[in-house]
Amino acid sequence: MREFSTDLDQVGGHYALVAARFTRSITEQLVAGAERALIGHGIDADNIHCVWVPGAFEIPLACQRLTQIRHITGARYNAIIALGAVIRGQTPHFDYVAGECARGIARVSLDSGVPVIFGVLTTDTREQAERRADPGAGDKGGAAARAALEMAGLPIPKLID
Ligand code: INI
Repeated sequence: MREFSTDLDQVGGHYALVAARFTRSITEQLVAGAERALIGHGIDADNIHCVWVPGAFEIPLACQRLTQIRHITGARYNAIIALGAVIRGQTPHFDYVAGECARGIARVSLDSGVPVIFGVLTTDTREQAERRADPGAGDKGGAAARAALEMAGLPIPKLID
């Protein structure tokens, strides 16, 4: 068997973060972790763009638009990273917001062929979300960025007869 995996330091490219403002202080931590990880793997800070949206429910539409645009340079985003938190409250709102966000992200990714990474925390409490988002603790933003690089550089072998 031959195995194929991505060297995260060799991927390069352009990345978009889509950040949900509803949980602003938590999302800022996710953004900081993601930015640090991308730069740590050699991505130019100028090639990392962050777009804020009202809440997790709006993330999929922003991701869809970002898969469609091209920069002046002609480049497209190599991957998009959705960041935010949906915290379970006393209402069924949690299930609608978290469910539609996850479904929408998966749909945009499969429809476009662009990796769209689900870096949206779904937790019972705010404290859990804060711990997972903290770049010095759970660092889920960093983990989402590494997943983006891995998928952007996915080494699918070419079959040549
Ligand atoms: N948006 C979030 O990002 N996180 C939440 O926890 C949340 N809750 O709990 O309601 C939330 N709601 C707002 C939603 O994402 C939309 O912005 C809003 O419904 C307008 O469409």
